[in-house]
Amino acid sequence: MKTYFLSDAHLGSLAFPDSKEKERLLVNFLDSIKHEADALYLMGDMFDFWHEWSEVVPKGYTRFLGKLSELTDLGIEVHYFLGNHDIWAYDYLHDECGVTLHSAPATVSFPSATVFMAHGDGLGDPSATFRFLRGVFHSKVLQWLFRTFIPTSWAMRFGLSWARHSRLKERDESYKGEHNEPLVQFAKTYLKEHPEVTLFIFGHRHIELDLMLSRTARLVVLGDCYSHFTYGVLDDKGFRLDNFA
Ligand SMILES: [Mn+2]
Repeated sequence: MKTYFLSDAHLGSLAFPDSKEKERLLVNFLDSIKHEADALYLMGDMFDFWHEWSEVVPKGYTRFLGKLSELTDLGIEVHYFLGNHDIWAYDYLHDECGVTLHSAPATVSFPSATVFMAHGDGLGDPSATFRFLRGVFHSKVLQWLFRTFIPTSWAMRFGLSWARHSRLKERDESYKGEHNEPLVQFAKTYLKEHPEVTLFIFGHRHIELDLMLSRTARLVVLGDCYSHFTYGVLDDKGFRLDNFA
């Protein structure tokens, strides 16, 4: 049986004119693995901006959400690690789609690897601005204020424009090299205290990276589901990266 890893679909992004087409490609891929997957890990930022209220969720993504529900109905475990564009997912994905949400990194042991996994935002990143914003976005009080006092249409418009703005600002998504990639630095430090980890899996950077950190540990950045169309798969033989489109 196989475990699949995907990240960063940024569904609904105003930066893509063909968002619906990208969603279809992703959904077709998920459909193609449903008879061989025993678990699916979505490593964050599957939505360009997700925000939910107690009775309301964003319009759109129905094929994707329906496919996740179908997978969990079939008994496939679906895990969702919150990224920095979908921090504001509360209980809908769990209650409606059967997805297990994770708001922190996790280490999971598989027969062929011990995997440390996280979306990756903030790890090894010394930027004070980034840390401050992350604190604001994760603040329970501010989340409550936003949910309660900002009209839903304003909130969604604001969120989608913010997401597009951050996409355009972070245009440079090329690999910065081992010494300048915060996730590589983070993993190397983490490994010293946790030598049992044999595989680090991250999203967030939108690059495809497969790097040996030591004789026993490997680091993978999954790429994305809107231009690289990459995924990771782990089975009893090991881990590999591949493309679905
Ligand atoms: Mn991200």
